[in-house]
Amino acid sequence: MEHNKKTPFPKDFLWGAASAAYQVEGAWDKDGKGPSVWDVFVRNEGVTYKGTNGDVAVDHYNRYKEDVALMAEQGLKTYRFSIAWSRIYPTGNGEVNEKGLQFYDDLIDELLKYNIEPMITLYHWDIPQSLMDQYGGWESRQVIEDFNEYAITLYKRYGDRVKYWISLNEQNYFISYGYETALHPPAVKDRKRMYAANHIANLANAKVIQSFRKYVPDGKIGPSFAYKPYYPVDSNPQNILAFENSEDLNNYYWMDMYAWGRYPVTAWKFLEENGLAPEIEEGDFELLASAKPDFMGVNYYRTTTVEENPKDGGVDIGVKNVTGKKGSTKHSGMPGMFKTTNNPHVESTNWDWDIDPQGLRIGLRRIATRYQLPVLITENGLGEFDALEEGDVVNDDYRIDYLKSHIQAIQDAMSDGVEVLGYCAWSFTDLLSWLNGYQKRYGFVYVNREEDDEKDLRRIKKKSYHWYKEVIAENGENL
Ligand code: BGP
Repeated sequence: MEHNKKTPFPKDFLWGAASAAYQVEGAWDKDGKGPSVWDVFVRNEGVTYKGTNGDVAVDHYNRYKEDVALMAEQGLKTYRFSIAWSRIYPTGNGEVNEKGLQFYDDLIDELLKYNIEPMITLYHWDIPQSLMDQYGGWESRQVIEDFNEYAITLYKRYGDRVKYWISLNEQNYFISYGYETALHPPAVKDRKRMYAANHIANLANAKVIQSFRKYVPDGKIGPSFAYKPYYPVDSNPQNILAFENSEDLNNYYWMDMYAWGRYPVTAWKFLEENGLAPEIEEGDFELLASAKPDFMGVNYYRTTTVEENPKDGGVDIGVKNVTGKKGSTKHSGMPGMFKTTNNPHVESTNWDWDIDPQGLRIGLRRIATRYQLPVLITENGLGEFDALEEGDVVNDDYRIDYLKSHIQAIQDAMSDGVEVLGYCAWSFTDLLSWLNGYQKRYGFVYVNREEDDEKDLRRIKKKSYHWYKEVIAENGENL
């Protein structure tokens, strides 16, 4: 689809950047904070790159004023951050921790001082360890109530000042990494348990959206979905079928639920046939269908190409590249459904992620057509090695190319008719990449630290910082 004239970015377009508590804050046990599952998980041998953890991270807890001042100077319209559940409720339920609430109060006020719209993520993967110990976290329906209580506490405290909220960040990842590939806590490899925990997470998501309507009636809320649009490797009908399988099982399985409160028919049939379907209780689907999001939050990094995969002896769980050694990824799949393969038409990063701006346009169109929902891009960015040069200079032209081409793709999608509310680049400062340490950098602002050396944690503006500042000042007009 080509356009004579592109649709301009709306005047109130939310140009932003994003982060997550565990990846930036540090201060993991300060001011009454309880341990989250990540605080505990990272102490296990060999689970993260070079044993990295978020104990100090990039010390945002202590340096938030400096970070917000840099955001203001760049002209950010919004900053998306997550709240650490165990700062608010150290044991997940029970006593509330006033000092934890105060930290986010201060952060929000600091942002508002510069007219930066705070955007809160309720949950970015750091469930309190205590809830894991009490009842197994996302595997018990008790979490629905506790998550709802936590959310209500935040709505009441911040709802007067914060209008944009994200319910669950990448449910599809914290569930599949937590219960299928065992790469994240609680490191379980059991698809039956994965689909069961996922169903409970769906209910929790619906519940907090329902409560939101009561406590923040003038706000907007939606989930952030990790969206990898799929491509078939070619036009062989077997591969087209594999592509349909992966869309149903990996994308629509979550997005249909968010938008409509139901599971896609074929994915459900597959789960039932294989004894993997979650248990449904009376009232579940009423709750799920009642909680409509205001937008589909999308975290987009890449597309994935698939082909057929035999049921017997087919490819199953693969190997993730967490070192930045290009080509070290091993393909993954679901036997009888699909398996991933290389796409010869696109370049990839050192972590083997396909770079595909057109895929973002395609994905946005798929969402708009299927759900008629506006989209909020809650994450998009390039994780790469950066070199700090003489005189505190970081020439990250590759990041500028990546971001620019993706923002252009958003404008193309808008010109195709998609409503996009905003764009949060991942990330503002460099931060801890869950499994990949500190060397996989995403920020506009370089943070002077390495895996095994915290150095001085100095903030240094990269070339992309200045470039994005211009983009915002011109409201995306001269890309
Ligand atoms: C998303 C997460 C972020 C962030 C990002 C980059 O899945 O929501 O928290 O980490 O991906 O991923 P990674 O750090 O693995 O490169």
